[in-house]
Amino acid sequence: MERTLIIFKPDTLQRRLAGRILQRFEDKGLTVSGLKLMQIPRELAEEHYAPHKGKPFYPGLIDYITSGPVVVVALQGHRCIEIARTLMGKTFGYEAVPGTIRGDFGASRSFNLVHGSDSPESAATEIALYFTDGELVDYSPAGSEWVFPSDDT
Ligand code: IDP
Ligand code: MG
Repeated sequence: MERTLIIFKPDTLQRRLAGRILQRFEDKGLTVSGLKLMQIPRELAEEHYAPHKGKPFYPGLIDYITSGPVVVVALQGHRCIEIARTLMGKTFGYEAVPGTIRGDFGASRSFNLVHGSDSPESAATEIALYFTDGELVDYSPAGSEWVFPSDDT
């Protein structure tokens, strides 16, 4: 089963939106297979955002993501990487369409509430940065067949 790494960024916690944003992913049918509250150490943030190193917004991004507590979530489900990105909406809140998380709650370029892995490769790398194998639980909630039918071609 595919997995993706979601982070509720510091603005989500400061604005007390964690419950409502988690609900979006659960409502869609994705399964929580790992979840924790933490404050991201600077070195970990730099490793996570290494692909953005050198870009003008990089220093601000590291300051932002380390500025307060975050919730990191490993979500599981067929096509969950794509589904989560669609639920999140475009990167900048003012461009994201209403109905998406960033479109409903965000108005900023940098403070955009959520991170979501953008490919199977980044999902695998990012999940390993934030979770040990023992912190992830593989299970299939009752009713999963009604969300992800096995003959869903
Ligand atoms: P994504 O989060 O939609 O995948 P990325 O391009 O990977 O977007 O950028 C990572 C994060 O860096 C964004 O979520 C946002 O917080 C921040 N960011 C990206 N571009 C800008 C910018 O032009 N100004 C300020 N912050 C930015
Ligand atoms: Mg990205």
